[in-house]
Amino acid sequence: MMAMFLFAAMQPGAMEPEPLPPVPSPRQLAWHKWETYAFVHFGMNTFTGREWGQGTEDPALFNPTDFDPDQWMAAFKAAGLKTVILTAKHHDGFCLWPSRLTKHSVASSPWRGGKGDVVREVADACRRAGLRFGVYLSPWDRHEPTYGQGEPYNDFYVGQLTELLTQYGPIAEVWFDGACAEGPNGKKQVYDWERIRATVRKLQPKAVMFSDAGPDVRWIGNESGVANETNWCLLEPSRMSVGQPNPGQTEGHPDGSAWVPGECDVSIRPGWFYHGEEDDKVKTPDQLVELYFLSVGRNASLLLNVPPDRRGRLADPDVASLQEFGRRIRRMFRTNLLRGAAAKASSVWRDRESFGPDKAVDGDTSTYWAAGERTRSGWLEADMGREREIDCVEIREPIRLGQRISRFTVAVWDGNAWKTVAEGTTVGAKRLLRFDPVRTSKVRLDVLEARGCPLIQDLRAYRTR
Ligand code: FUL
Repeated sequence: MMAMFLFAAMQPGAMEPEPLPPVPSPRQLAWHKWETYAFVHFGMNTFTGREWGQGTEDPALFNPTDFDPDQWMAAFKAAGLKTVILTAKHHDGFCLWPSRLTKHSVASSPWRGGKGDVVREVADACRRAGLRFGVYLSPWDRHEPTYGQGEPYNDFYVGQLTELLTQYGPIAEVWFDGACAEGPNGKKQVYDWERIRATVRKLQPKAVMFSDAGPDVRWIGNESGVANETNWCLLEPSRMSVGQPNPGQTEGHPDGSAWVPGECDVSIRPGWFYHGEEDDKVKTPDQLVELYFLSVGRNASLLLNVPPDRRGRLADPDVASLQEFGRRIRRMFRTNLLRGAAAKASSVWRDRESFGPDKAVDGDTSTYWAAGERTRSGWLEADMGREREIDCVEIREPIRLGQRISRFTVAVWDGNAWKTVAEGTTVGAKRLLRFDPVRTSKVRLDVLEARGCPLIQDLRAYRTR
């Protein structure tokens, strides 16, 4: 045993293909597994009917009548959402926790006699439900007098962040919003991002940080829940800034030096906050499933906002949509028809059995097929042994070794020849391709271009309709 270990240690890179930088950090690898998670916009705007408050609202307005985060969690779990990110403070500055740094908070409201703490109750409900908890803390603050003064506001913001990161247990994601509508004559705050990020790293080293520019997760460039067909997890941070339009936001930078995957945020309703008049505009299960394919199915995550109402509960139409969405996703991906198929490939890394084509269809996400060492393309065929009807193929790269593929096609055997049913550019953590239902016994993936030797963790096929 010892001798084998020594032999392996003496041969760097001999055990598996070399990682192709940049590669994800452990915290990012954990994040990639969430895929879908909940955003919760709740606060002063819930009670004023606004989307952006002015900061002058009376804390007395905040008074949910039946606050019940356990009810939210039940609905989120039914939808398969894995984490919950709460707006601890939105642009109006009203804090959902009793911050020691301002009076503009739940402590000045009539709710729970001024003794309430929404952040605590939501964090506790998440843990009871087995979901992770994250926070949104708006950098733009229309209430705080030091906003726009530079250091004094940075001190205030870091102080608030410290409260949130030290008093509520593990934090999975910290969400930094780039929005700010201060006009040309308005206050301009110069943020100390370096200090802000260092605070998160120090206090919650496992948390991922989201912003327009990362450092761990980047905004996908729209608020409609849609990733680009070409979507690299690679990004060049020196080309990015928070609160500015960023070229490459959507596609990523194929020559980027950092791993910064995209997150697609979208609301289940037209607004981010609850407005009763939007009760009949809740996205349908069909629309949510479509968004799943356009985000998770394009190598991004789906951050779905579901805003509680003035009771502090999710409204019935939202709960119903979430439930049905979860049911459909589970049903669609229950049976991988390629599992255990007979597989062959153009080449195998160092002819090692442990990287053979069968590893892409064994249903085991810890194994993968690796093409020959110096290749930049290759093919993989999976034979199911009998005809099945399929309408969707899923491809995954083992991203801990880097994102590689930049062009591919998927074909099915029609009895005489291969017929292309889908084609694409990037793959990454997960790529879902839909096509008209077709009966076939064999599926073929052609990797046409890649940054390094192609690696396929999984090739799966489903009947989703
Ligand atoms: C935006 C904000 O201005 C919206 O109010 C919302 O919070 C959304 C998620 O981000 O930038």
